[in-house]
Amino acid sequence: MKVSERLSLSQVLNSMRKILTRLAAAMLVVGAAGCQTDRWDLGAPEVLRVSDYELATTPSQGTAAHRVEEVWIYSTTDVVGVYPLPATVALPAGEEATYTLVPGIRANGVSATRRTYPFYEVSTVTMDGDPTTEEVVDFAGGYVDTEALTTKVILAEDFESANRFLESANSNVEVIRITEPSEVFEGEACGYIRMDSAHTQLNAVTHEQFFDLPDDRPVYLEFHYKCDISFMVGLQVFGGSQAGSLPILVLNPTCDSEGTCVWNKMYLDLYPALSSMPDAGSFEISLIANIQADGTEGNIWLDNFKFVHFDD
Ligand SMILES: [Ca+2]
Ligand SMILES: [Ca+2]
Repeated sequence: MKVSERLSLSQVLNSMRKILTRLAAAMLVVGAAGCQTDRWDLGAPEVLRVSDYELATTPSQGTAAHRVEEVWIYSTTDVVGVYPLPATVALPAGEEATYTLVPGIRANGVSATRRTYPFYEVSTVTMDGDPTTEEVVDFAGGYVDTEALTTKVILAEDFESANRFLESANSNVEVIRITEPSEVFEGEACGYIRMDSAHTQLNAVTHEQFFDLPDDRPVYLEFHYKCDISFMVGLQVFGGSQAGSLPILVLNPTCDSEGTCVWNKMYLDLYPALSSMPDAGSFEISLIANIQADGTEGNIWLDNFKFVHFDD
């Protein structure tokens, strides 16, 4: 008993001595760092500043107006976080590290479907690990276009030279093309729908475009809109077991209490619908709106419809 007690006591003393030695060494290091102000403080984070996203497009890709609201930051192994843009991000300092910055959107306009947008190019940044120097990233890109992955952009309607929307027989309203500069979102013209007691039912589809959309990969319909009444956007399906009108999303008014309406950009995720009807032949864009004939009035402005998906 005595021997083991003595042994354990000496073990304790030994470990204490070791701890004290380490502490002293650590204090020496701290002391040294305290004297040399040019040494890095490894407790301080390294700051990364990310600008708003800037999208560049070619004429065949249509508008460069986007709604990238967030940056998703990935290290080589993990998701670091999701930050509203422009972002100031504190990252661990000490070692050089490379991060990938991915543009984030709200699919279908809802916060519940905040996600990365696969068609916009990402940025990468290498942090040098020195917390005394900041990194500033001009977050920007175009539609992804590499040898392995090409974004196919189908310009469906920007109202610049035409208006492909045609009302159906059961519609008493039409989509018109307007060129009044104060009304137009971008370019020379946009689409406009005026509803009142004599114009209560809108059913319009693009005419003979026969859009060919894949059912095995992400497909989005991008467009800009402004409205003081709700309306629906969807697809007119030709061929297959689900041929017919397929309303997909309700767009809510974009106006404040003073009646000032603002343009919004929508990223409508078509994959759930398209993947459920692999036997469909072709598609048109459909617009639907109804109001009561009780004096209600409504206005809808539209621009820049384009389908986006990866090419084969
Ligand atoms: Ca740095
Ligand atoms: Ca336009």
